[in-house]
Amino acid sequence: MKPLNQTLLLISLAAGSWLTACKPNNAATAISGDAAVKAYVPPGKYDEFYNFVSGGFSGQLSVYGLPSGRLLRVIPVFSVDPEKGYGYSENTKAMLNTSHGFVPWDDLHHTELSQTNGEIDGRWVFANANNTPRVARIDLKTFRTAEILELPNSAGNHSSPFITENTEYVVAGTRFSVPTGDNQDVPIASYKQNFKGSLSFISVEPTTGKMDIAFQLQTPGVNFDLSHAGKGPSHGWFFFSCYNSEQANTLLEVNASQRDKDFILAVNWKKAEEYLKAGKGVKKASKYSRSHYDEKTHQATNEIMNEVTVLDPAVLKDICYFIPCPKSPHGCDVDPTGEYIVGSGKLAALLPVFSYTKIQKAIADKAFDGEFEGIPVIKYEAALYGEVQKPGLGPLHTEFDGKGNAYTSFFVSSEIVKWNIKDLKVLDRVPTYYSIGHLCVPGGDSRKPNPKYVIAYNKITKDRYLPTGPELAQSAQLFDISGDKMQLILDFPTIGEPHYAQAVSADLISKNSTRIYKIDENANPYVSKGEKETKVVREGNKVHVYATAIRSHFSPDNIEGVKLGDEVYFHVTNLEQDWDIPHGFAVKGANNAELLIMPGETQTLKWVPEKAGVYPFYCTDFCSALHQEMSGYIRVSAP
Ligand code: CUK
Ligand code: CUA
Repeated sequence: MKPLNQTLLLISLAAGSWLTACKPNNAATAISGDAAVKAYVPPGKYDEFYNFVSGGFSGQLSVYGLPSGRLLRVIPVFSVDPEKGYGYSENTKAMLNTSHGFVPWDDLHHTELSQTNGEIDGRWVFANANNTPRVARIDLKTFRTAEILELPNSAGNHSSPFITENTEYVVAGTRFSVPTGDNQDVPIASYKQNFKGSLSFISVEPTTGKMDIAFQLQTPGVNFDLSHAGKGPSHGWFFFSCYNSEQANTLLEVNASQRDKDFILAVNWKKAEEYLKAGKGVKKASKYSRSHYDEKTHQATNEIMNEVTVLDPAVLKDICYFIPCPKSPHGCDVDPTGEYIVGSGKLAALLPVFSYTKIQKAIADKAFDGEFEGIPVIKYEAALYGEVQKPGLGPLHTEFDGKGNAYTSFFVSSEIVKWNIKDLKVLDRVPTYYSIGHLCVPGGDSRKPNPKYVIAYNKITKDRYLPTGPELAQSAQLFDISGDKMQLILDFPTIGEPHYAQAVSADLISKNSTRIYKIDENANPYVSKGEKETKVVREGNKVHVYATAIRSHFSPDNIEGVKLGDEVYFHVTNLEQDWDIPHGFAVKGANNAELLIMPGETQTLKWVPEKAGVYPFYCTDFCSALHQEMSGYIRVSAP
């Protein structure tokens, strides 16, 4: 057995025994004193923070209140959601269209709130799709997915959707390099010659938020993992961790974890912008799609685009620089001052902290150790500020408190470690239950963290909750960090698998939250602005039912004249103008889902009846004392 395999084995064995060794006898050993009071939000009172938590392979995003851990909302992004009709209604289907057709699932790992001057501004939250590479923008006025942009020349969109400090760009980096030539049907073993990575810089229009691929950087075929933008002095730079610098086409440890160091890639995106302006980009035929949900027409549209502009950093020498980083780096985090960049080698027994100032000096002095695939490699010592020695096992991610401290998650030793950036000394450590992945301090990757809590998002739940069969809800844990020592105050279950999450002061979002859609502003082509406007219109074999819903009836509620072979479109407008009064709509036998229609909105359900007969329909959302009466019949006759 190769030495490396032994190391890995030891690490995994250590993880196993650690779990049993340090397991508390009961919850009381892990939680103490005034913890319950600190997490207590009295009934009827609001939480202090919103917590936006990625839903992993559920394709959704969930929203919790902190410190209570109350689940406030599940937002469907890359997956259909029958509760809200998302992906089922005619209005929303186009959101999930891609160049591969309708893709109603994905793996959502990271959430990133929009920023102005390096501070969270509460306008949008971005989310990535790993599998069919996409980036979504969710509007925090409505808590709905407003836009989804597909990424060409990309696979495994993991290093995403991290942003620059004025939301100039959202970036997206490939986890899987792929063949990018015209002929993509090449032997897998030709990885080194034919496979390339890409970094997409997605521009965000400042007022509307509309996303577009400004340019892509074509990179060597490595695996990009995570990234963060520079800030303050390092604004204009972006830092990406990458592994598999061996460029192996099979990621067995012996192949892909051989080298002592992989890389962090430092990207000068301001320079890239200059080259773009100077016409140094190459137009490349690339098919991808963009979906947008319009708040006035209440409809999604989808367009297919055919071209991106690509810059090649191996030709344009001063855009990209590799910095060696020990052993399969994962997290790549920039502190609030913008000076320090923390790399987390999953298999390393130390944490390297790089200095932006030293990186600049190394570039000016050409302190290089040759090139990797045409890109200069800065000498490790020339970029290094220092190393945190023996911090824990399996470092993954780091967040900051804005008071000079960093909080790093350790998957293998299952703990959060607090350390000081200046002197690189460990200050405190707390166990997590169990095997933490990401962690979050409110604003913890921005210029202005709110150092009140750190939340752990754990990979393994084991004995923390009542058994629910073979699988348990994944667990988040809330720690108070206002004192010198971290204190566990709450466990709460999450939706799907949580990876990255962000939290923000509630008042930044709650005051702008949409209460209703104004019915006068409803520009849906099938709207009925009052019961007098309702009607049934036949167009060939399509039957359009223009309907309204208001407490507690539908209009029309008896529909006849539909023939077998017809396609029926129920266009239901909710006439309510009160906050939190949606109506639902479902018809017997419909093989998709329901509609859930917000006040002032129009939504459309398509239904193709398969037999003659009379079919009831009804409101699915308990809306008034006469909700059970809110129903009707549609008759389908033989042709
Ligand atoms: S990854 Cu999940 S624990 Cu996809 Cu951000 Cu590190
Ligand atoms: Cu409308 Cu129930």
